[in-house]
Amino acid sequence: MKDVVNQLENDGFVVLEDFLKPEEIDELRGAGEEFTTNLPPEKDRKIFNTVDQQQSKDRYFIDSANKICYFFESEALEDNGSLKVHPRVSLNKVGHALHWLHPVFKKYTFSEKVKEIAFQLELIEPAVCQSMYIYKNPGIGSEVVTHQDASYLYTDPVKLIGFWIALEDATRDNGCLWIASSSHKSGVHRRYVRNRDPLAEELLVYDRPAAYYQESSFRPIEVRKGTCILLHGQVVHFSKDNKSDRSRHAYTFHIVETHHVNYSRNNWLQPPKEGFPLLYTN
Ligand SMILES: O=C(O)CCC(=O)C(=O)O
Repeated sequence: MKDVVNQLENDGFVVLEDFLKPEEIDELRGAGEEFTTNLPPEKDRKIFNTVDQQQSKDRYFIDSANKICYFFESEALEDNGSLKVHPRVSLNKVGHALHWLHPVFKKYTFSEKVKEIAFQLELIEPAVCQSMYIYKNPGIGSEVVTHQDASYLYTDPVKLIGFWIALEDATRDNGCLWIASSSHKSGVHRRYVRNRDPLAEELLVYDRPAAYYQESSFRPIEVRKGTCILLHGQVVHFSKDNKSDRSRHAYTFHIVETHHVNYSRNNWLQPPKEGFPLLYTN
Protein backbone atom coordinates (compact mmCIF):
# COMPACT_ATOMS: atom_id res chain seq x y z
CA MET A 1 0.00 0.00 0.00
CA LYS A 2 2.94 2.32 0.65
CA ASP A 3 3.72 1.96 -3.06
CA VAL A 4 0.21 3.09 -3.95
CA VAL A 5 0.55 6.26 -1.92
CA ASN A 6 4.02 7.01 -3.33
CA GLN A 7 3.08 6.27 -6.91
CA LEU A 8 -0.01 8.43 -6.75
CA GLU A 9 2.08 11.24 -5.34
CA ASN A 10 4.89 10.81 -7.92
CA ASP A 11 3.06 9.82 -11.10
CA GLY A 12 -0.51 10.96 -10.50
CA PHE A 13 -1.89 7.50 -11.20
CA VAL A 14 -1.56 3.90 -10.05
CA VAL A 15 -2.41 0.69 -11.89
CA LEU A 16 -3.89 -1.96 -9.59
CA GLU A 17 -4.07 -5.24 -11.47
CA ASP A 18 -6.61 -7.90 -10.49
CA PHE A 19 -8.56 -5.41 -8.43
CA LEU A 20 -11.74 -7.35 -9.25
CA LYS A 21 -12.24 -11.09 -9.59
CA PRO A 22 -13.76 -12.53 -12.79
CA GLU A 23 -17.17 -13.08 -11.16
CA GLU A 24 -17.17 -9.49 -9.84
CA ILE A 25 -16.38 -8.15 -13.31
CA ASP A 26 -19.23 -10.24 -14.71
CA GLU A 27 -21.68 -8.87 -12.17
CA LEU A 28 -20.80 -5.27 -13.03
CA ARG A 29 -20.83 -6.00 -16.77
CA GLY A 30 -24.24 -7.63 -16.42
CA ALA A 31 -25.62 -4.57 -14.64
CA GLY A 32 -24.15 -2.25 -17.31
CA GLU A 33 -25.56 -4.34 -20.12
CA GLU A 34 -28.96 -4.45 -18.50
CA PHE A 35 -29.28 -0.68 -18.94
CA THR A 36 -29.19 -1.19 -22.70
CA THR A 37 -32.30 -3.38 -22.55
CA ASN A 38 -34.34 -0.60 -20.99
CA LEU A 39 -33.54 2.57 -22.95
CA PRO A 40 -35.52 5.79 -22.50
CA PRO A 41 -38.20 6.59 -25.11
CA GLU A 42 -37.12 8.23 -28.37
CA LYS A 43 -38.46 11.66 -27.45
CA ASP A 44 -36.10 11.78 -24.48
CA ARG A 45 -33.12 10.76 -26.55
CA LYS A 46 -33.02 13.34 -29.27
CA ILE A 47 -31.72 16.15 -27.08
CA PHE A 48 -28.26 14.65 -27.39
CA ASN A 49 -28.18 15.17 -31.09
CA THR A 50 -29.51 18.67 -31.67
CA VAL A 51 -27.06 21.52 -31.43
CA ASP A 52 -29.83 24.07 -31.13
CA GLN A 53 -31.05 22.64 -27.85
CA GLN A 54 -27.94 23.35 -25.82
CA GLN A 55 -29.95 24.43 -22.79
CA SER A 56 -32.02 21.29 -22.48
CA LYS A 57 -28.90 19.23 -23.12
CA ASP A 58 -27.09 21.02 -20.30
CA ARG A 59 -30.19 20.76 -18.09
CA TYR A 60 -30.40 17.00 -18.62
CA PHE A 61 -26.71 16.73 -17.75
CA ILE A 62 -27.07 18.85 -14.60
CA ASP A 63 -30.15 16.91 -13.51
CA SER A 64 -28.31 13.61 -13.94
CA ALA A 65 -26.07 14.34 -10.93
CA ASN A 66 -28.16 12.40 -8.45
CA LYS A 67 -29.97 10.04 -10.81
CA ILE A 68 -29.34 7.25 -13.25
CA CYS A 69 -29.40 8.86 -16.70
CA TYR A 70 -28.56 7.58 -20.14
CA PHE A 71 -26.22 9.30 -22.59
CA PHE A 72 -26.11 8.05 -26.17
CA GLU A 73 -23.32 8.05 -28.69
CA SER A 74 -24.07 10.78 -31.20
CA GLU A 75 -23.43 8.34 -34.04
CA ALA A 76 -26.06 6.01 -32.58
CA LEU A 77 -29.03 8.36 -33.01
CA GLU A 78 -31.09 9.76 -35.84
CA ASP A 79 -32.28 13.36 -35.37
CA ASN A 80 -35.67 12.07 -34.17
CA GLY A 81 -34.04 9.89 -31.51
CA SER A 82 -34.51 6.56 -33.24
CA LEU A 83 -31.54 4.22 -33.18
CA LYS A 84 -29.14 3.74 -36.06
CA VAL A 85 -27.45 0.87 -34.25
CA HIS A 86 -28.40 -2.07 -32.02
CA PRO A 87 -29.49 -0.86 -28.54
CA ARG A 88 -26.69 -2.93 -27.00
CA VAL A 89 -24.08 -0.66 -28.59
CA SER A 90 -25.94 2.66 -28.55
CA LEU A 91 -24.93 4.16 -25.21
CA ASN A 92 -21.92 6.28 -24.48
CA LYS A 93 -22.42 6.16 -20.72
CA VAL A 94 -24.89 5.94 -17.85
CA GLY A 95 -24.44 8.22 -14.82
CA HIS A 96 -24.01 9.84 -12.38
CA ALA A 97 -25.37 8.25 -9.18
CA LEU A 98 -25.05 4.54 -9.88
CA HIS A 99 -22.95 4.24 -6.74
CA TRP A 100 -25.92 5.20 -4.61
CA LEU A 101 -29.02 4.18 -6.49
CA HIS A 102 -28.05 0.81 -7.96
CA PRO A 103 -27.35 -2.11 -5.61
CA VAL A 104 -24.61 -3.71 -7.72
CA PHE A 105 -22.66 -0.50 -8.28
CA LYS A 106 -23.20 0.48 -4.66
CA LYS A 107 -21.72 -2.80 -3.45
CA TYR A 108 -18.49 -2.37 -5.44
CA THR A 109 -18.13 1.34 -4.73
CA PHE A 110 -18.55 1.08 -0.97
CA SER A 111 -16.40 -2.07 -0.75
CA GLU A 112 -13.75 -2.74 1.87
CA LYS A 113 -11.08 -2.58 -0.85
CA VAL A 114 -12.08 0.94 -1.84
CA LYS A 115 -12.29 2.03 1.79
CA GLU A 116 -8.83 0.61 2.47
CA ILE A 117 -7.33 2.62 -0.40
CA ALA A 118 -9.00 5.82 0.80
CA PHE A 119 -7.73 5.14 4.30
CA GLN A 120 -4.17 4.60 3.07
CA LEU A 121 -4.40 7.85 1.14
CA GLU A 122 -5.18 9.46 4.51
CA LEU A 123 -8.60 10.68 3.50
CA ILE A 124 -10.47 11.50 6.68
CA GLU A 125 -14.08 11.84 5.56
CA PRO A 126 -14.17 10.82 1.91
CA ALA A 127 -17.48 10.81 0.07
CA VAL A 128 -18.48 9.43 -3.30
CA CYS A 129 -19.58 12.24 -5.59
CA GLN A 130 -20.24 10.56 -8.93
CA SER A 131 -20.14 7.34 -10.90
CA MET A 132 -20.44 6.31 -14.52
CA TYR A 133 -20.69 3.16 -16.57
CA ILE A 134 -18.77 3.88 -19.79
CA TYR A 135 -19.35 1.65 -22.85
CA LYS A 136 -16.89 2.86 -25.49
CA ASN A 137 -18.69 0.80 -28.09
CA PRO A 138 -17.01 -0.75 -31.15
CA GLY A 139 -16.80 1.58 -34.14
CA ILE A 140 -18.71 4.49 -32.59
CA GLY A 141 -17.28 4.85 -29.06
CA SER A 142 -16.18 8.48 -29.08
CA GLU A 143 -13.00 10.02 -27.73
CA VAL A 144 -12.82 11.62 -24.30
CA VAL A 145 -10.77 14.76 -24.77
CA THR A 146 -7.69 15.58 -22.75
CA HIS A 147 -8.68 16.78 -19.31
CA GLN A 148 -8.14 16.81 -15.57
CA ASP A 149 -11.02 15.46 -13.48
CA ALA A 150 -10.61 18.38 -11.06
CA SER A 151 -11.78 20.71 -13.85
CA TYR A 152 -15.22 19.21 -13.34
CA LEU A 153 -15.19 18.23 -9.66
CA TYR A 154 -13.18 21.05 -8.16
CA THR A 155 -12.46 21.15 -4.45
CA ASP A 156 -10.32 23.55 -2.45
CA PRO A 157 -7.78 22.17 -1.72
CA VAL A 158 -7.93 19.60 -4.53
CA LYS A 159 -8.59 16.22 -2.92
CA LEU A 160 -10.20 14.15 -5.60
CA ILE A 161 -9.43 10.56 -6.55
CA GLY A 162 -10.85 8.69 -9.53
CA PHE A 163 -11.28 4.91 -9.59
CA TRP A 164 -11.42 3.67 -13.18
CA ILE A 165 -12.09 -0.06 -13.43
CA ALA A 166 -11.70 -1.91 -16.72
CA LEU A 167 -14.50 -4.41 -17.23
CA GLU A 168 -12.98 -5.54 -20.53
CA ASP A 169 -9.36 -5.56 -21.64
CA ALA A 170 -8.47 -1.98 -22.58
CA THR A 171 -5.93 -1.59 -25.38
CA ARG A 172 -4.83 1.14 -27.78
CA ASP A 173 -7.22 -0.31 -30.35
CA ASN A 174 -10.41 -0.12 -28.30
CA GLY A 175 -9.69 3.16 -26.51
CA CYS A 176 -7.64 2.65 -23.35
CA LEU A 177 -6.74 5.59 -21.13
CA TRP A 178 -3.69 7.69 -22.09
CA ILE A 179 -2.06 9.42 -19.16
CA ALA A 180 0.68 12.06 -18.83
CA SER A 181 2.74 10.85 -15.91
CA SER A 182 3.38 13.49 -13.21
CA SER A 183 1.11 15.99 -14.94
CA HIS A 184 -0.81 16.41 -11.70
CA LYS A 185 1.94 18.63 -10.34
CA SER A 186 0.99 21.87 -12.08
CA GLY A 187 -2.38 22.75 -10.56
CA VAL A 188 -5.82 22.83 -12.15
CA HIS A 189 -5.54 24.20 -15.69
CA ARG A 190 -9.13 25.20 -16.25
CA ARG A 191 -12.55 24.74 -14.76
CA TYR A 192 -15.94 23.74 -16.08
CA VAL A 193 -18.47 25.85 -14.23
CA ARG A 194 -22.09 26.93 -14.08
CA ASN A 195 -22.58 29.94 -16.32
CA ARG A 196 -23.24 33.14 -14.35
CA ASP A 197 -25.03 34.71 -17.30
CA PRO A 198 -28.74 33.93 -16.72
CA LEU A 199 -29.57 34.64 -20.37
CA ALA A 200 -26.92 32.42 -21.86
CA GLU A 201 -27.75 29.48 -24.06
CA GLU A 202 -25.06 27.38 -22.40
CA LEU A 203 -25.67 26.62 -18.74
CA LEU A 204 -22.18 25.18 -18.33
CA VAL A 205 -18.96 26.72 -19.62
CA TYR A 206 -15.18 26.47 -19.35
CA ASP A 207 -13.54 29.38 -17.58
CA ARG A 208 -10.67 29.45 -20.11
CA PRO A 209 -9.51 27.73 -23.28
CA ALA A 210 -7.96 24.27 -23.11
CA ALA A 211 -4.29 24.13 -22.21
CA TYR A 212 -1.86 22.85 -24.84
CA TYR A 213 -0.64 19.34 -24.10
CA GLN A 214 2.15 17.71 -26.08
CA GLU A 215 1.06 14.33 -27.37
CA SER A 216 4.45 12.81 -26.59
CA SER A 217 3.80 13.37 -22.86
CA PHE A 218 1.09 10.71 -22.87
CA ARG A 219 1.41 6.98 -22.86
CA PRO A 220 -1.28 4.38 -23.37
CA ILE A 221 -2.15 2.47 -20.23
CA GLU A 222 -3.23 -0.86 -21.62
CA VAL A 223 -4.77 -3.01 -18.90
CA ARG A 224 -6.49 -6.34 -18.47
CA LYS A 225 -10.10 -6.48 -17.33
CA GLY A 226 -10.45 -6.26 -13.57
CA THR A 227 -7.64 -3.68 -13.30
CA CYS A 228 -8.36 -0.47 -11.42
CA ILE A 229 -6.51 2.70 -12.35
CA LEU A 230 -6.41 5.27 -9.56
CA LEU A 231 -6.30 8.82 -10.87
CA HIS A 232 -5.18 11.89 -8.99
CA GLY A 233 -7.74 14.64 -9.65
CA GLN A 234 -5.16 16.77 -11.46
CA VAL A 235 -3.52 14.13 -13.67
CA VAL A 236 -4.07 14.89 -17.36
CA HIS A 237 -5.57 12.05 -19.38
CA PHE A 238 -7.75 11.17 -22.34
CA SER A 239 -9.01 8.23 -24.36
CA LYS A 240 -9.21 7.89 -28.15
CA ASP A 241 -12.26 6.82 -30.07
CA ASN A 242 -12.83 3.13 -30.45
CA LYS A 243 -12.32 2.15 -34.07
CA SER A 244 -11.98 -1.54 -33.25
CA ASP A 245 -14.65 -4.20 -33.30
CA ARG A 246 -14.48 -4.74 -29.53
CA SER A 247 -16.18 -2.68 -26.83
CA ARG A 248 -14.25 -1.33 -23.84
CA HIS A 249 -16.60 -1.18 -20.88
CA ALA A 250 -15.45 0.49 -17.66
CA TYR A 251 -16.97 1.47 -14.35
CA THR A 252 -15.63 4.68 -12.84
CA PHE A 253 -16.38 6.72 -9.75
CA HIS A 254 -14.83 9.58 -7.85
CA ILE A 255 -14.27 10.26 -4.19
CA VAL A 256 -13.67 13.66 -2.61
CA GLU A 257 -12.43 14.57 0.84
CA THR A 258 -15.12 16.44 2.77
CA HIS A 259 -13.15 17.13 5.95
CA HIS A 260 -11.89 20.73 5.86
CA VAL A 261 -12.30 20.76 2.09
CA ASN A 262 -14.67 22.99 0.17
CA TYR A 263 -16.59 21.37 -2.70
CA SER A 264 -17.16 24.18 -5.22
CA ARG A 265 -20.70 25.45 -5.65
CA ASN A 266 -19.76 26.33 -9.24
CA ASN A 267 -19.21 22.70 -10.24
CA TRP A 268 -21.79 21.31 -12.65
CA LEU A 269 -22.43 18.43 -10.25
CA GLN A 270 -23.92 19.43 -6.92
CA PRO A 271 -24.57 17.08 -3.99
CA PRO A 272 -28.06 15.94 -3.01
CA LYS A 273 -29.68 17.79 -0.07
CA GLU A 274 -28.28 15.27 2.41
CA GLY A 275 -24.75 15.63 0.99
CA PHE A 276 -22.60 13.12 -0.89
CA PRO A 277 -22.68 9.65 0.72
CA LEU A 278 -19.72 9.12 3.01
CA LEU A 279 -17.45 6.24 2.07
CA TYR A 280 -16.54 4.81 5.48
CA THR A 281 -20.01 4.73 7.00
CA ASN A 282 -21.95 3.26 4.08
O1 LIG B 1 -13.31 5.92 -19.95
C1 LIG B 1 -12.82 6.78 -20.67
O2 LIG B 1 -12.66 6.60 -21.86
C2 LIG B 1 -12.37 8.10 -20.12
C3 LIG B 1 -12.93 8.39 -18.80
C4 LIG B 1 -12.37 9.62 -18.20
O3 LIG B 1 -11.36 10.13 -18.56
C5 LIG B 1 -13.07 10.25 -17.09
O4 LIG B 1 -14.18 9.85 -16.78
O5 LIG B 1 -12.50 11.19 -16.52
